[in-house]
Amino acid sequence: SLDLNNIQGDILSGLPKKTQYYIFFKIQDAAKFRSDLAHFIPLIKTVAQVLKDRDDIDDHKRRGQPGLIPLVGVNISISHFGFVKLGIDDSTLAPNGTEDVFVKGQKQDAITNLGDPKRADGNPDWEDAFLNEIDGLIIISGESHATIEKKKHEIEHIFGVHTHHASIQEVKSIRGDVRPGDQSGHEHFGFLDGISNPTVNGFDTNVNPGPKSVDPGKVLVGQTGDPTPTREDWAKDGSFLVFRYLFQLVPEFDKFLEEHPLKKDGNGKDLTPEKGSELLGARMVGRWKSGAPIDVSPFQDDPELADDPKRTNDFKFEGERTSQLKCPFAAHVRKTNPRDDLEPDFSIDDRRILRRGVQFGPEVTRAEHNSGKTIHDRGLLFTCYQSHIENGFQFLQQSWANTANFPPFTGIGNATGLDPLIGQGDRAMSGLDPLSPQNVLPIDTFIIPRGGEYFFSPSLKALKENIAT
Ligand code: N7H
Repeated sequence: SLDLNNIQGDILSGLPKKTQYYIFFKIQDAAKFRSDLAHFIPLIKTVAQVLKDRDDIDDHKRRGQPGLIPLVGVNISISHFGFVKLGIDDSTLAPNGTEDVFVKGQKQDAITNLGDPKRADGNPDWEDAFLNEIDGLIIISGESHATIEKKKHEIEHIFGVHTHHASIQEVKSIRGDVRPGDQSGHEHFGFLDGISNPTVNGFDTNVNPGPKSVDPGKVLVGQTGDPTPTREDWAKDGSFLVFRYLFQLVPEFDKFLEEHPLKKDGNGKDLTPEKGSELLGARMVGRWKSGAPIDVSPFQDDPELADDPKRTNDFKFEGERTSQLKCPFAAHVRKTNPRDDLEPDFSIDDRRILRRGVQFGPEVTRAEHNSGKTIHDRGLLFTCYQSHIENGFQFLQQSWANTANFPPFTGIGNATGLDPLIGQGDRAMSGLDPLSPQNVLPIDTFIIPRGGEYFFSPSLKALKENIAT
């Protein structure tokens, strides 16, 4: 069985959050870092502790008590560059040796495989901070700004930041915030997020109907189902954390929907311009803003369906390998989890990722809305966990989202199109108009990658026995 006291909390259960700090750091003094780490480790929240937090939150709600209980959770992960600086041999983390994306780092991968736009100097068009070496990432999660701010100071104190003998230097700190009011849980385009994540055998109980559970080794190194069983013992119960700094052009997205409303739904019923724009957006994502899946409710939103955990993931695009009537082949959730478009011919167990992350940036202002132009930076601190980056995130981005003729059995080849949101390259897709699915619509850029890195989130045991001194 899984040792929930040995696994960092964000991996299997997600740190409870209203607000989070992502602190990207460089190690300045390796020996001091390894000894400071011993003082930092007690702050780390494990999966077992998150489960306890969730019970406390439920309890608080059940009693009808006002406000949020003070909560804070800290996790840490290290990049390959960090392990090199620390003098820790991480070669078995990278089964492909120097060709492994973990060893190369995401900056290299962005150019050769992820399709990120390039600058004239050959670097990806990222913020400068992410073009520098980043050795590690600390995530602080809490219920209020005051709570995470205080924890950030405590952590800076442990590593001697702002003194003459700091063991780390902050390269960049980004605060993310869950959106306010009824948009809580929705990403900036307005769609409910975090609905479909793989359930994990041996961890999740009471599994609702939906995609089948995966073995723990798809997320955790060294557990049943890990496709790379050759890693050293200290890597066990760790997981690879993929971070992507993704900016979203929300007013531009809204304007695009407004300018391309569908005239009729799939039953031939006339739509008002607003309903036509709403349906277009739902068909790009594969879910309505409420979260209701269009494969179940294709032509009108159904908030009750969205709220029902027994039904909201219960769809497979069954018998629809050549049909886009209910859902376009390239819709974001179909591209990133194609279900029966591949299964049972191909297993997608190795492709499932556990998505975390949080929104950053303010709500859209009236000026932005009226002009259809972004003024303030906003987007998603995209974060996901898996036991093998090339099988997980990288594969989804490169071989699915960026590939026009995926899924393979559509019968229309490249007209299928890239993922309209995260696809990198010439985005154009068919299937948006349910009555004329052959029509191909070019899609503007709404999501811009501006940085990222590949990290490893070690187990508590590894942190204590192999990394800290
Ligand atoms: Fe996506 N969005 O608002 O459009 N995503 N995503 N994603 N995504 C999902 O089902 C979004 C991104 C996946 O099992 C939903 O939980 C945005 C990257 C996967 O059905 C919504 C960004 C990658 C799933 C969004 C973004 C993925 C998924 C529906 C960036 C991987 C689950 C909510 C700013 C390469 C699919 C839900 C399944 C769902 C959005 C990025 C992957 C609404 C805004 C980079 C695997």
